[in-house]
Amino acid sequence: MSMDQTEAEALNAQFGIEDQVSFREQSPGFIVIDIANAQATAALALQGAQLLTWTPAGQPAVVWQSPEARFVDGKSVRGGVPVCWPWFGARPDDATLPAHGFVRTARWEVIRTATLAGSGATRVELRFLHSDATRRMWPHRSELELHVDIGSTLEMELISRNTGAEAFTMTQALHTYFAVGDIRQTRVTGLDGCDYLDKVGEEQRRRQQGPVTFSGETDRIYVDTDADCLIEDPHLQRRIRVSKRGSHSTVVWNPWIEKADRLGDLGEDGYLHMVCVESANAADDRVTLEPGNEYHLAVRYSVEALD
Ligand code: TA6
Repeated sequence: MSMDQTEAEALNAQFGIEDQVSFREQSPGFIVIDIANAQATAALALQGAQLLTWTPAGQPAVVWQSPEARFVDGKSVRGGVPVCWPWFGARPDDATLPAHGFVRTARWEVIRTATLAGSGATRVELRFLHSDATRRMWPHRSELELHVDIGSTLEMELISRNTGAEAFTMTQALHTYFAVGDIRQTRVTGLDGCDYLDKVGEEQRRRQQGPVTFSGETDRIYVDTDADCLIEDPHLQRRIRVSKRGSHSTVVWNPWIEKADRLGDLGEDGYLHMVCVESANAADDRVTLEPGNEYHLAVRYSVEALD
């Protein structure tokens, strides 16, 4: 970056793609990448490599961003796809550490941007930048990359590498907020018969009967499931398919009224218009990575008509 260039200008010079990929400062120091192609538009924050929105052509937004989202350094933006790594939820051995790990509130760097031949989708590849602060929380030598393909479908791949001499164990999730017309009419199918950890109140293990429906705070880790989930939305007359690879647990979350008020950044009735379906390695679905090995957690989101 030359002395007289802003960071966004330097990034545009190095990674911008005319009419497709551009960088801007959403707020002081908070860089956002705007992506537009014939199939979709999207926005992605450098902080946390957090996809903020994804809107396929001809559709309302599929990935939800809170109308009260705040763009401040060190605070995860409410909505989009927060990357939870190298632990999901509270750190089991130290609750003073940030929930959902530390990469979602730290700076990543762009490795590459490209237009994919054939599909015409836009690819953005990013790498997490460790710091002294993060090494104090996670002393293991490791690399983390996120590859995002934005088109008529959204594909994301989170790649963890153990570059050290000892194995480490992690949990993780792509904590995706999906936009729905009305959570009270929304159903999530694909989890029938699965056991789940019900995190609302005293943790209980239960079994899912039929579709997941919503009439209150819902916070569940479904275990031993590789299945696609379908978010059925009669209000928006669509079905969102959540496909995943490398994940054997799925988290379903809606804060409902009281928790949404406590969180304070979902906006008026925001809880009615979102549901999190998170492809995870959570609970007992931990990942132990041996030295020199890597692990891929991948998702693919698509929209279908609700017949
Ligand atoms: O994935 C569900 C969950 O663990 C909920 O318990 C709730 O805490 C949610 O994540 C959001 O967490 P955040 O730290 O982003 O407010």
